Amino acid sequence: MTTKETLIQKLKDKKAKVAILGLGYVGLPLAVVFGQAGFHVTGVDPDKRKIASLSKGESYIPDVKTDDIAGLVKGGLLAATTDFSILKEMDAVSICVPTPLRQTGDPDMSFIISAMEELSKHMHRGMVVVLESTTYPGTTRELLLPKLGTEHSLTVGEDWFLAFSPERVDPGREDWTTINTPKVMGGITEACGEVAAAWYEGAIQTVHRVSSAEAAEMSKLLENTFRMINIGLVNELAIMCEYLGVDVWEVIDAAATKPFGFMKFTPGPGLGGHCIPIDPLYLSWKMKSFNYNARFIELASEINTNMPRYVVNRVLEAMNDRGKTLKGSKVLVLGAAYKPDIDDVRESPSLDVIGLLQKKGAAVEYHDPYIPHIHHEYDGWHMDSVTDMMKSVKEADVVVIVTNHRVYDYEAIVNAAKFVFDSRNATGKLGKNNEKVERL
Ligand code: SAJ
Repeated sequence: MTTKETLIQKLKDKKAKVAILGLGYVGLPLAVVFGQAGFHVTGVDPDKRKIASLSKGESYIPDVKTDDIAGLVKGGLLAATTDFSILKEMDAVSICVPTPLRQTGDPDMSFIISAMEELSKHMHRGMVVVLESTTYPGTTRELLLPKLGTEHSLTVGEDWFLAFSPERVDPGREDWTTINTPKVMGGITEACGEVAAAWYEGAIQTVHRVSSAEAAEMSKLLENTFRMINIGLVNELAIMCEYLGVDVWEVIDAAATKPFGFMKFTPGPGLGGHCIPIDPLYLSWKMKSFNYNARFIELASEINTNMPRYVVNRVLEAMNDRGKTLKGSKVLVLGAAYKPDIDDVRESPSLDVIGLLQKKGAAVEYHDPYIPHIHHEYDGWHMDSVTDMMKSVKEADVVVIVTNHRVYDYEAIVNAAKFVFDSRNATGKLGKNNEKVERL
């Protein structure tokens, strides 16, 4: 039997040893899915706290149940270590490390490079490697292939196998999870795609093959660029509707009654999270190497990035209309998370709104039931969530709704507040034609 046939058989028999590099919100659920499918899984992560939790059978990711971890650890199907040398015993390795942006806006490939350099030390014949981290098209072939194969005189597609499969984890979502969300898989060669698909088909319900790693890398960027551009479109629509004196929320709700050919997005104070504002910039960055300017991405990014400033200017104008200056006013910002009902503040527009309000001379407080403390990474300021929210609502000259958590009682907030600026249409009908409320 060839190396490929032997490996495929081991994968189909669940005798292949699996390693997941990077045990975050992507890697840990993947490790559990492979373990529950019957593979012997070793999670590898440099973070000793993560490894200590897992070794005790405890989860640290809200979407992963501690019972599931405990069961797999007890059953000997899941182990965790900071020791990368374990990789020499592995047959199948999935790389699930972060791909953030640098402050300059360029891709930060340091996590992929670090994982790749560790893995490179332990590469051997008969391995399959799958990269899951969202990245620019060409990463798998240009970065991983030379380092993991060529340098070890291993022929890809014969001695070892390399593919890309974009992660599609949406933290907090319960309907679409790692096991039932279709998984795109693209190999460096046809044989690579076949081996990687055979592996993932052993645990994930639907694996969708594409012809190359680049096609798989690009499909993920299309998914999230699609969202970012459409959010930019409705944000610009909100700005246009303000000029026209038209209610943008009414316009979008009306358009959304079209049962085909339309998909609803809503305007807001900007774009947060670790995917949507970032992934498209990996594509526009790559296209610069072809001297091609990805204008849609650049324009949408410019509009979305400007929304915190637009919101603060709207608050300033609304205060002015009420004979008040923003300077010296007490402002309560409701919501720090980047989207409703979660505790993630990464790239949250709330941080920008707060910073800009402070620069205008306002005395700013915030409340977020999920986020007790915020620290602005770039500007360096710290703030604690107010404890008595309704007291702060009453005392504020203006309440700015930035993240529309469901847990808030918007009727009570509007009744208690002097004035509310609602950037999310959280107040809905209550906020329409209400002199105490202005909406984006
Ligand atoms: N946002 C708007 N208007 C919208 C939708 C979102 O302003 O109509 C804002 C949100 O407030 C947030 C940012 O955009 O600040 C991103 O929101 P998101 O709903 O896209 O949520 P994310 O960042 O958690 O995106 C993830 C992505 N999942 C993966 O990359 C695997 C994305 O592809 C999913 O479509 C999205 O979850 C989802 O649908 O929940």
